[in-house]
Amino acid sequence: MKKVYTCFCTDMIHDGHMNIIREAKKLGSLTVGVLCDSEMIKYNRFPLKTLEERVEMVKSIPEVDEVVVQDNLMYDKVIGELKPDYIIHGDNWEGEAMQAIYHNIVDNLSKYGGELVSIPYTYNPVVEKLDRQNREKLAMPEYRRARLRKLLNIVPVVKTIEAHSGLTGLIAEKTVVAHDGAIDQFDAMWVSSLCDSTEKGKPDIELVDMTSRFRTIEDIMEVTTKPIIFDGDTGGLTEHFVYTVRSLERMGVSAVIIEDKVGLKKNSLFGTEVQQTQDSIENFSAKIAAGKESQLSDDFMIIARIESLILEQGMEDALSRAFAYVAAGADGIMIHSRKKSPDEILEFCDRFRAKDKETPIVVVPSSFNSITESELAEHGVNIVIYANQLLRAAFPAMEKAAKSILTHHRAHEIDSDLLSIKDIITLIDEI
Ligand code: SPV
Ligand code: MG
Repeated sequence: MKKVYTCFCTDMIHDGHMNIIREAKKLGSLTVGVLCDSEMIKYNRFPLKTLEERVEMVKSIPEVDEVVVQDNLMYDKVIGELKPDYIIHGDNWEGEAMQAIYHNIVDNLSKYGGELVSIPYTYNPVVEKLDRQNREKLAMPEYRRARLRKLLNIVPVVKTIEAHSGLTGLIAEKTVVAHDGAIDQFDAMWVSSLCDSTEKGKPDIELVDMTSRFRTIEDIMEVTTKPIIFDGDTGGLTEHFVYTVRSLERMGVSAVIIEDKVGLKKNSLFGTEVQQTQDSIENFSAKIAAGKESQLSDDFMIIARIESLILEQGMEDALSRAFAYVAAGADGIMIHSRKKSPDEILEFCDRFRAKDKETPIVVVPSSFNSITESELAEHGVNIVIYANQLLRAAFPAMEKAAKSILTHHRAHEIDSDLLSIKDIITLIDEI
């Protein structure tokens, strides 16, 4: 009896999967791998069913002889252990990620003469509709809102990229890379006050009002499914903050981060070059407590952002604020710095973690950008936010195009730097 293996990364079994299963079964005894949660997130999207439910779903298919959990998108381990004679896979091999998987399977099978069998991928209107319905579910407020807390339990670091429009939301949602034998994508989105304001040509001083900030969230939500962390600036007056919390929860935002400053807020990256005033521990703790009190769902998170290092108030001040804000009910702590070196951030994380093993730590490595996510995770960081890179990438590219057209009195010279006309008109999927 030949050994046959195929891996499923799905919440539902449709015609396409059954076709693969029937073809696989013709070749021998069939083992099906169910991809674990953390790898499913990198490959496809957030699972709607738990791993246990997905395993049960596959076990209930009569043609399946055995079910295993595949704990990596790449096949090295599973092929090494099972040594199947055949691996069966849909023939949808287009794109960077699928090509990386294809080569990984072929390389591993070639070590002992196993064979890859590609089955035409079924994508009929029924399958397509089911797929769209599942995606739609992920975008619903309750599903989306709850996912940040779930992610914190699944991945070592929640990789979060800023989005300030539908288009940047799509980049956050869809960008996938295959690199160094792994596939990766972002886990969540950050709606930055700096980027939201700059996109509107306004300074980052809480001038863009909440109604407009909510509009930006809506634009992003309409075309994405990933969870959103909202930059709530100072949170405003406590009497206003409680309403903001309710609105964000209702929209399906997963978390708001508010910073402990009062008066005219300026962007933290100015540091002490501009006048900025830190709130008292008592006032800010009361704001956090009022926010938590007003919140209706269990999944929404209020994260307290500490500006002590930005405002050069010292490590002891930062730490005592962190413990006070957690005691007031904060679901996470964001510690910020504008130093090039990550040293003060790492010292904060180590000292905070020595006393508090649970409360999630958030960092925004805009200045201290040489440190990697895994190095930060080793010091207890749970969420890394790339807070402004998409906007900063777009501006020089747009300015270069404008200057080239003005210089040459035509668009010919810049054209090769631009997205092709074909690509721009087909970039957005129609329903
Ligand atoms: C933002 O992105 O708006 C932030 C992070 O608040 S920072 O600009 O570094 O202050
Ligand atoms: Mg901000």
